Amino acid sequence: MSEKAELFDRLKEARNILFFTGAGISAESGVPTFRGKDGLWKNYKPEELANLQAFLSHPDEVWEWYQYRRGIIRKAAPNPAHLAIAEMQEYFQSVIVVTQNVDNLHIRAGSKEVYELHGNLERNYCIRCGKTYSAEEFDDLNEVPHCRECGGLIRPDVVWFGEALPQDVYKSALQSARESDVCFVVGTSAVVYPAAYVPYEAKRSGAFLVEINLNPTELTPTADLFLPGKAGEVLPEILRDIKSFRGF
Ligand code: BJW
Ligand code: ZN
Repeated sequence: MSEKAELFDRLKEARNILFFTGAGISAESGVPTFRGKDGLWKNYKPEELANLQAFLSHPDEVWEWYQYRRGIIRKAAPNPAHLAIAEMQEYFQSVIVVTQNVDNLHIRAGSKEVYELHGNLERNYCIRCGKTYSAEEFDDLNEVPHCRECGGLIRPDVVWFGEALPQDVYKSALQSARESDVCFVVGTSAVVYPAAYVPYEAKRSGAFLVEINLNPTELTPTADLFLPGKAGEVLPEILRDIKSFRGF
């Protein structure tokens, strides 16, 4: 049996579907990826900006990068890949999204169970007292704001290099991976850990592992099926097939 035929066999029996997603799923919404050439901002690589040391030494510059990205995301809309995932909720007992993205597009597309491993750009918090602030409060502000309670610097509620992931969210993500029958890995280079353990955990627990990406990654040799192409084209095709065998 071909791997694709095996995927549909598995999907016919499947109850729990897991999507592990990265920046590539939002590329067709106009949101730049991290490691592509379009990820550069003012000649900085994202790794140079997404860490606490960078924020403490150049807070205004790092803040401005996040405001620039928030501007892009605000204008962006979920694309056919996000929408296909949300629609799959109608056909399976559980469809869980574990995302590394901070752009909120899965939630805006209608996915109900979304585990955000690296935070969400909609929120901020004070690095001194922890008070939280919405992104809306500082809409057009291009200099880092200070906390109203304690004067501390306010940062985006995202996970930077060297920082721990939210532990409860990460544990739930691993548990969902273990329980999944089919795990789709979509638009991620799968090089950032510990997030990248999620698909390996799914595979180790018996899930059928499907990778959708423009290019092969470090995960590809482990995947049961690699589907090359744009997420916004491949996922709607899979949804069409699911609808046909579910009798819709
Ligand atoms: C398409 C497409 C289309 C394009 N269709 N496809 C082993 C274990 C644990 C940690 C480590 C480890 N080894 C190393 C580490 C340390 C480090 C790490 O992983 N480093 C490696 C990079 C070397 N990890 C950390 O520091 C993590 N924390 C940690 O380890 O803490 C330890 C600790 C424990 C206890 C206490 C204290 C500390 C934290 C990692 C945080 C990552 N944060 C970022 C920034 C988030 C905020 C922000 O948005 O600014 O998260 S970095 C960035 O990378 C972002 C992303 O979520 C993440 C992953 O990127 P992603 O999504 O894969 O994007 P790309 O651009 O890489 O790939 C896009 C893909 O899409 C490509 O493959 C394209 O081909 C494809 N594509 N268009 C389909 N249309
Ligand atoms: Zn404060």
